[in-house]
Amino acid sequence: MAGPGAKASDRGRFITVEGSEGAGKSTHVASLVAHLKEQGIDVLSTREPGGTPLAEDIRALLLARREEPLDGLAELLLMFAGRAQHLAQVIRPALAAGRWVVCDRFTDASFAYQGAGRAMGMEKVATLAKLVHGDLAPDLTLYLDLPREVGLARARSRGELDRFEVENDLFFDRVRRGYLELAAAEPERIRTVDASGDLDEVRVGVIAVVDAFLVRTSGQGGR
Ligand code: Z5A
Repeated sequence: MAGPGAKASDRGRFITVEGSEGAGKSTHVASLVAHLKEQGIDVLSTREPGGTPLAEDIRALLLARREEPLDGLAELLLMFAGRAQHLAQVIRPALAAGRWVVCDRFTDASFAYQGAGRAMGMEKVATLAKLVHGDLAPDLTLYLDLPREVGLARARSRGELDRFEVENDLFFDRVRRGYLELAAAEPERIRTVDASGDLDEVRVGVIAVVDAFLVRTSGQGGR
């Protein structure tokens, strides 16, 4: 376990995977985790919203369709409540113990969905991000990008729709624009992968980004 005097390179690496509906995040998180394990890396796979029993309860609240509309600020605060719990119970302890963490969505999703999609603005999200994890950001984020109509067709072919999946096209266009702006602002951390090809093509793109990160990381003494 890395102690209080541990160097930054002693802590595990934090990788997040982002994308809009049907981008294939869950599918590619699984192959990315398998790839890291093949390299001998001790890696924990988790997701947001969720990742602990309590945060999974919050996820259920967030995804359920109900008559009472969920206020935008309440939605944002629930996202960060779950995140605070997830960080405290799972993410921070794993990183401190030197484990790598791969998380299916994290705070970039709050910028894209609440900040841009719900048009709440980026400042509110940035304020909460600073409060909840001002000292911790992902080391690498893969953003799986694809046109809205392709992603929604994939997601909607799976059956019952959650509270986000029933949003209109304008909402998803704002989400995608939000992600593209985040990626343009932080090109070193956020690597965009074209997710419109078939599963194998996208997997090749994902693994190429991860392998380049592994090379950079080993150069910094991180493995
Ligand atoms: N949300 C938010 O608003 N704010 C936040 O801060 C956070 C989240 C953290 C739930 O997240 C919702 O929470 C989400 C944003 C919001 N909105 N919605 N909906 P989620 O990540 O759990 O839910 P999701 O985005 O809907 O994930 P998903 O449905 O599991 O999609 P995915 O992980 O990107 O895709 P997948 O499950 O791997 O694949 C979907 C289907 O497409 C499946 O049948 C695949 O076999 C197929 N697929 C995937 N890739 C391909 C390719 N390349 N070709 C053909 N078919 C493919």
